[in-house]
Amino acid sequence: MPIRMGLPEYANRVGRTGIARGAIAAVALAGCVVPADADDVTFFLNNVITSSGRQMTGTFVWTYDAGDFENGTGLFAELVVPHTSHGLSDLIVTIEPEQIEITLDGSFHDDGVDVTLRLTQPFSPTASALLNLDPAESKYSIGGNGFIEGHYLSGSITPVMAPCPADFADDFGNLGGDGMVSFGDFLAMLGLIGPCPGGTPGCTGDIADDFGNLGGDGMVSFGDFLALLGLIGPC
Ligand SMILES: [Ca+2]
Ligand SMILES: [Ca+2]
Repeated sequence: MPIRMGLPEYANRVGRTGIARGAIAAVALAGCVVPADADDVTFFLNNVITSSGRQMTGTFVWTYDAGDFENGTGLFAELVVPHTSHGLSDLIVTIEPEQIEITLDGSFHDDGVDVTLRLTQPFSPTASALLNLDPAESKYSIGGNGFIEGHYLSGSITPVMAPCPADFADDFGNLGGDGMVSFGDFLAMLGLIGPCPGGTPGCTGDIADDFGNLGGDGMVSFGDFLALLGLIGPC
């Protein structure tokens, strides 16, 4: 049996729904969006493997003025460099959008740290930057019991996932988040199935690994749909 609704009643209902949805979106966005004046992004050393088969780990915070990302400053919160016991307290770390330099504070006869991580493109708040794996670009020379020299087999500098990773489209599947994880995001993800550009993890739609665990793996695939389903609702 058809539902009969007078035009004023219909408009009223649509209006109220619209206002309610707007309010939800506004609340959700307040949780998603960061202040416009100063901003920071946390990055981590993602799968940085030395030619000796060890993993270098660390996270740093990049703080910048809005609209001036490349002139920000970076500070490591944690850092583990293989082949040395030296940590953040005595390492000198210089972070630039296209390279990270790590050296040892002071000069020692048989002890030293000289690490250069050069990137193929500047790191950004939304995408991973791959390590330049050319041994002449990204390399290390670390002393302790004799000097160990080498280069890197893999790695990238990856931004820590946005607070609402599954919201990257509006209700119609147009890219750009709207504060809700809903059908539109699902729709957009369908159009993004496949490898990320350059294989870089964390591209739009790549929010999880094959098993639905959060954290991109360089592919938009079944696991990302699985993760999205678990995140449906306001951000
Ligand atoms: Ca959305
Ligand atoms: Ca994925």
